[in-house]
Amino acid sequence: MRIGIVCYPTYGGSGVLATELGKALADKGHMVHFITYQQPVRLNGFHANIFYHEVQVPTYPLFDFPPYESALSSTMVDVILNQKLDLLHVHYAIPHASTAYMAQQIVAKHGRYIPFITTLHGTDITLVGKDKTYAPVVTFSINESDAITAVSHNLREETFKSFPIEKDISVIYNFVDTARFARKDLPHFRQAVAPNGEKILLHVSNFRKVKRVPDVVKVFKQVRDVMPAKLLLVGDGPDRPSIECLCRELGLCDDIRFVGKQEQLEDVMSISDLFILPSEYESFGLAALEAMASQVPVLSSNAGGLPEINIDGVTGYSSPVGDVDQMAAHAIAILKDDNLLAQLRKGALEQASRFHIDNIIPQYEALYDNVLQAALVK
Ligand code: GMT
Repeated sequence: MRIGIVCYPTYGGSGVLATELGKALADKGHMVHFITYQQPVRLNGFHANIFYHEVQVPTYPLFDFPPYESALSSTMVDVILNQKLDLLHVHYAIPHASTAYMAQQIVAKHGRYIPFITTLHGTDITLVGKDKTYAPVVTFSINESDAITAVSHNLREETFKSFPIEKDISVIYNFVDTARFARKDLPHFRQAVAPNGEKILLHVSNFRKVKRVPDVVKVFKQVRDVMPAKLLLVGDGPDRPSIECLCRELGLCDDIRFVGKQEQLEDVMSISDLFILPSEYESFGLAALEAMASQVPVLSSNAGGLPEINIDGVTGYSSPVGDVDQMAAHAIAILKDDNLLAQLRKGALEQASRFHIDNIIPQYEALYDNVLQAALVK
């Protein structure tokens, strides 16, 4: 198949997922065309079946807001017609579903029907999409999609609750390449981070309010009060300055490292003992799944789709949003008890294998086949 993938190229779950999906489809022989405004973060290296089309957004003094959506739709049209795409798969509803609809209408004038699939990722539904500024367009373009997928049952339910959706939504979970994230022994790296054998706690996110990173720091404070420990904060985003202030206020600067955005996440995960994701909402929690594949138990909130991934008492523990004391008590219990840690590590790895890339990619391929069959009669 010739597949066009549209996503946010930045450091974030939906873009990472879309890029890994494209790479996996290319490995299976499909021709994959990424259409984005910059090279997606995990799209590195040459692959014979992968093509990248950059969306250029020309500016003009009249434009206070350069019309990105028009540029994106026009680029989609160009790629659909010239690369003879069979379908488009857009990730994150805003604005990708409405731009895909526009492109679909334009290529129809050229006598082509191009189906498009919209994958809902989370905040496009639960936060931004609900805003009345966007809701009519989001509702319309989701309903116009040839197929809709959500990354968890929770997100599917949230979508039906928040929007008058007229079609079914298939749940296709996030996935992980368990070989890539298999835990490695990296003694020198571990020694550099925790020179005195301290336990290593890890958080990875885009440091937005929804992630509740201050809770991570507060949990860590309670842990470090009772045992030697280090915290690695991976990623970056708007809340970072206030989190740095909190670290200083709590006297934790020597034990917390902000390591920025990391491409070799699997190495960081390999040296970690516990992953913390206390989000206000999380449709799935891809980073938590990647941690589990690296045998790192997860402490998470029980918000959104997280309980579908992090099984309480099996792969880690989940707590009510904001219950820092309970999260800290769980963290201390795990880190003090090697048997419990080993048992949760085993549970985490087993759970990750259920979301193995080889189990999930065929679900997308089957959906593409269905959509193409249905398009034949349009
Ligand atoms: O987590 C973020 O804020 C980034 C966001 C995105 O769209 O890039 O991630 C969302 O999509 C991921 C991939 O499907 C999910 O694993 C994340 O749980 C989801 N984030 C939220 O729902 C907050």
